[in-house]
Amino acid sequence: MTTSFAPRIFSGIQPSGGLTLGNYLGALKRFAEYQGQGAETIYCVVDLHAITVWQDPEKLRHNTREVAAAFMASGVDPEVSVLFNQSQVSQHAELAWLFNTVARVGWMYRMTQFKDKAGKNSENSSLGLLAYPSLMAADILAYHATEVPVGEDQKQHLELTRDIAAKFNHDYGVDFFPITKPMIEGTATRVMSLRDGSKKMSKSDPSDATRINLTDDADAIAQKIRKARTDADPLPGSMEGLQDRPEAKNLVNIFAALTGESADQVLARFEGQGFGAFKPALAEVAVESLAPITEKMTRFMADPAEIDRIMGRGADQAAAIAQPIVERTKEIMGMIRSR
Ligand code: AQP
Repeated sequence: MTTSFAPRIFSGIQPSGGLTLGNYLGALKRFAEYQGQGAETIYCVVDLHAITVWQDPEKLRHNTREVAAAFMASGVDPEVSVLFNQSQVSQHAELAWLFNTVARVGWMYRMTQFKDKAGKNSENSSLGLLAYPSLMAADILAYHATEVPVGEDQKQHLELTRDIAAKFNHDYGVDFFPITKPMIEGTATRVMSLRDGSKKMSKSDPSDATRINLTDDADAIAQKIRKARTDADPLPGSMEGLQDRPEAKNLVNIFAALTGESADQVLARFEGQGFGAFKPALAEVAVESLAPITEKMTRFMADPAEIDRIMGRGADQAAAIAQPIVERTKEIMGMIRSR
């Protein structure tokens, strides 16, 4: 018999630096849209993930509140969704340990994010960085989440979550964990660097010119778009014509994701025009979309105690769901529960 699980969406964002347009289009913007659509929504600031690479403690506190503020500024309503920071719910770390005994070391070494972040000196990276996907599986499965909205870069980690759930169910002869579905949707599932169309836009890239931050003002956004790498050719009438032009393709996809059009619709409007016309139009659209979010984030950040209160309440709600699931996991594995 196959267990049916109630629809539940979980996703998280690391407080590992200022948030980017990639985080907004690939994740945040969509999180709000899933609210009230039938599935319970649980959103988390994943601070335990952030520390897999050293974080300055003061900055980590600031960034954690800023990510919570960004969730709310993007439309995540803590009265509708559960919103909290990961380290306040101990079941995440507890279940991650149990999953460390299920997952295989080889699976972890195959993760491209580990290879990218560990670089050439992987022996010297933290053990946490290697085990990161096991914690991510715990984040998701501690809530029996059925769906996870993420950007394209997280696809491999989600496959590993499915592998861990399937191996646990198989090893213990149960049907306890759901095989979670990734939700990789929209025109901006992989927003690329403004300086290199082959690299993902990332908050931890050493160069600020590669990304648009959610805290950038209108001038900074316009300047970064003006300086974005492109080519000298005019824009074609459809996306097929952009196959070998990654930087141009990226800017068109960003435009489409911001306005809610398809990339082909955007190109139909700009066909035959060069970047001299396209970039100022993109800057205008970007500023128009991001300025209200930046403004709301600033307002939330003016009251850090209120953010902490909201995350504390969310943590209680989250723990109430996760605790019985983690307790049952231990029972299944043969651990004695005497109280
Ligand atoms: N460039 C991107 N395009 C689309 N989606 C993106 N996401 C991140 N970058 C892009 C999505 O944002 C969510 C949160 O990501 P994260 O903070 O947990 O970690 P990440 O994926 O590693 O993002 P960054 O910005 O690259 O962070 P650092 O630099 O700290 O590693 C995820 O759903 C992700 O897919």
